[in-house]
Amino acid sequence: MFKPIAAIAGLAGAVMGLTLAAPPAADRLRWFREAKFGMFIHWGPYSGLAGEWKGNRIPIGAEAEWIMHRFNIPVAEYRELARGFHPVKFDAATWVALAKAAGMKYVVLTAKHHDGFAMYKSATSGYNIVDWTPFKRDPIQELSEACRKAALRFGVYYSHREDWDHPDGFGNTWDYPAAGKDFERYLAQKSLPQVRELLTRYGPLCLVWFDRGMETPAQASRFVNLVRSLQPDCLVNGRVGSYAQDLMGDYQCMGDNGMPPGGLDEPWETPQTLNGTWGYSRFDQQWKSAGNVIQRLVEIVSKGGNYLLNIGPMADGTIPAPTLATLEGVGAWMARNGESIYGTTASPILEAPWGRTTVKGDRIYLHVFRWPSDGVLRLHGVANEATTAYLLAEPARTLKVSRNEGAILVSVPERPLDPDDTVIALKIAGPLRAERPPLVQASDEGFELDHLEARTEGGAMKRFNRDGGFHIAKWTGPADAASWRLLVGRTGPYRLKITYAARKESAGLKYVVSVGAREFTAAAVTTGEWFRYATFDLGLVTIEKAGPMTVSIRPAAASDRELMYFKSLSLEQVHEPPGPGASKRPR
Ligand code: FHN
Repeated sequence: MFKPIAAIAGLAGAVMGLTLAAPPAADRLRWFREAKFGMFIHWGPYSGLAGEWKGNRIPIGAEAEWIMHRFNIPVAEYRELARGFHPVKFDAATWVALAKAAGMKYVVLTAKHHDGFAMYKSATSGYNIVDWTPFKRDPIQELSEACRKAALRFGVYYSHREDWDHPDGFGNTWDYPAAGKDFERYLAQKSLPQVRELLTRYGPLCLVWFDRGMETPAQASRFVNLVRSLQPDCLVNGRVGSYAQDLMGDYQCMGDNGMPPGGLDEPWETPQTLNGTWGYSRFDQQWKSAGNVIQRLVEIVSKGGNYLLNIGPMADGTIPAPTLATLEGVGAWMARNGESIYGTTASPILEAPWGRTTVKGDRIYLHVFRWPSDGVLRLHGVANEATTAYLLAEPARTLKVSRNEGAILVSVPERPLDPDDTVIALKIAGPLRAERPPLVQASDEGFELDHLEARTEGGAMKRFNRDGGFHIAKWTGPADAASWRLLVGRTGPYRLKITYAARKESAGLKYVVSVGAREFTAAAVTTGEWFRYATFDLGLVTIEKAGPMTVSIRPAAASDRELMYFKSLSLEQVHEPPGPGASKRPR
């Protein structure tokens, strides 16, 4: 068995009041950025109910692991159901082999979901698979060891807020009225001690995946600090803190099945289901095909993210047959095309009519979802010379490359190798230099400039705002900027407006918006929390020349505070003579 590292280092450190120095986030994240694809496993007593309790069914597409909550199953009754959890067909090596064959690089199992049942031997609570059920085995131990043998990374999901079994946990008000709850007591008695157990007994964890956030940043930081003190290399996902606050973990988590509209400048992951539920439901047969999963993976990776794809095993440890079939298809594709996924970075080239691109060093991988009928694939937006191209799955088949009117043209065979995604590796001279994105065109009202087409510079970052939206932030000095190139058709007066959120720390910080040669300086105004956006009128600008023009925004001076959470600039065409005065004009 693995020798618990924290027994030597972390616990000793904790006893002596020491904290192990955590490496910088960029170092901790190195493997994560390389890995791209992981397996999420939702498995627990709810898997035994399989979407039905006493004739009440979880609707197809809804979350079967929420069954206790949905039907308010009393704790005493659910506990009895949990006694029957006896997964005699569970074989950790088989599960891990499945993940590996699918091309996944990490595995994350629900160590405790919202129902409060621990899927490992917990000294904190006897309500765990070893002490509570006839199974007597520890899946966390078996899976962590199987992952180690197979050279996959292993992490745990832990529901640190929701606990429908503990009287003070969040969410069960049918057995335990809210008024009598002491959430701090739950944190101290169960949640924090169980996370400590997980970090000290199963060797190095690649990450702890917290869910649904904490009420206060102070509570969340206790979990972050616990992880850092016991396993400094272990990642903490973005849901450790309150959703209303900025990120406290190492990387952003999209919402469930979430997908950003464009690339982000920060590390992120999206947890996604294979049908409509996380935990097993025998009713939900709306399985995603291998092709769908492959194209999602490519889209996620082309936007700089990681795909944590869920499976929901049955209560006896069997993996549903459609899950096996899908993962097998994905694995076959990954075996031939994995190079175009692992270690790639977000592509500056937005979606092409035929598919998407991923980037690594001097290679652009063209993921062709829709095969061109004229035998020519056109790639726009690359400034480099393209030297050679070949089919990634059959490298001996080189393809003719040429350039025409700014586009790189690749001559392709009549038929694709793979109808879901045929990958073409395009070698370019040096690291990718993207041409400026296409000029932003005006609608009838004017221009809307948001994060999607923005070019960020310096520390300015395109980020997820944790309320389901996106913005540009992390700018603290004049070198941190966002800019757009516009194609001006109509000259004349435009009203310039800015939409952003700013917390009180940012109040008064000056910023400069340049519209062509004209500069507007204004000061940030507090709007509330970090996704409470408000729009401000910056005044009128007359655009005198048609053609390309640059608009940019940057902090006016260096500061130790970040400027604002920027949503968009708009240039609204003024059709009539402007009236006097502008509303809400910041100074
Ligand atoms: O409520 C849970 C849900 O059951 C599942 O665990 C997902 C996975 O991301 N997280 C929560 C909802 O966001």
